[in-house]
Amino acid sequence: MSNTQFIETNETVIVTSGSAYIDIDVLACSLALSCLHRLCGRESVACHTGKMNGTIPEYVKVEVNDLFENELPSSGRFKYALVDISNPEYFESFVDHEKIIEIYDHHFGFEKYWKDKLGKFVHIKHVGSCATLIWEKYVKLEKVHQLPESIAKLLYLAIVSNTLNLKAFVTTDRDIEAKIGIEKLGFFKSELITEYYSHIEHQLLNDFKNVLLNDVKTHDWKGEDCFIGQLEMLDSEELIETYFLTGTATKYIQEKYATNEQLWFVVISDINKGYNLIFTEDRKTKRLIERNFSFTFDGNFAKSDRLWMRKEFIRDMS
Ligand SMILES: [Mn+2]
Repeated sequence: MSNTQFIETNETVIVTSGSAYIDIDVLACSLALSCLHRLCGRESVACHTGKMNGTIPEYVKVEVNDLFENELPSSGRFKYALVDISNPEYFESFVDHEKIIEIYDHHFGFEKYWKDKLGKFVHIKHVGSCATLIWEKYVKLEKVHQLPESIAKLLYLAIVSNTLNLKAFVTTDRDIEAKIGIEKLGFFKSELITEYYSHIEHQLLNDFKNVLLNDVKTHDWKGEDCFIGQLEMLDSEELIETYFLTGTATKYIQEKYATNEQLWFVVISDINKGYNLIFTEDRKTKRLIERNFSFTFDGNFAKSDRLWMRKEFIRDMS
């Protein structure tokens, strides 16, 4: 059946994202969208070269390992679909920008650029999770009952993770509706969420250095690179005592990034408490944050007024 929801193509649709790392949103969106293309009769495969980061539990990493390619297939003719990203600078390097047929994203900054290029095939909406947009596509095409259980679970966890369990300011009605819609498929219970976070926190405490350093974004702040880490959990107390108050986190960041006077901070989200702790030991970064966001540092920590996502910090850094 042909439809006007997708650009028609006989070529294989490669679903991909940024090259830096794969987080739970990228993973869910890319597996779900490639599956949707196949359900609609097109050849499609998810393809990522980056490592799966700390937002994906170990047992999921094992489960999904064979469900996507680690490099572009060696032969074939391809079109590209991008998920959870719209800044062309960070796309996987194998993406031919002239052969992009659709983009799904919820980050800020490139809405007009892509609208002008792709028109109705660009879906950049400021919802909490990109997974919400992919779920909505399943609903629109009436394919929700063909969505495999394992992928439904990933979409669900991506929505939870990207909206800090619907507590983040970026959460929209569309995210809430998507979450309820997936629950209605009846595959799983709400314990999935506490299970997910207990895996994530366990991983974080056991492999702190890698989890921290594998999820750092770079953003220009007043002409300088600023490195921004993010850690999200139900309860941050143990982590803060073990790794932040001891100076361990600072040591890891400085080993990897610091030249003198480097701008850097880490956004620690405590979902149960409903706020973030913003951590840095760099004096200039503290001053910039205090001026820009009106949070006040007490030692190396500033407490936010509500739960902020890193992408909101990035949006508002000026
Ligand atoms: Mn996302």
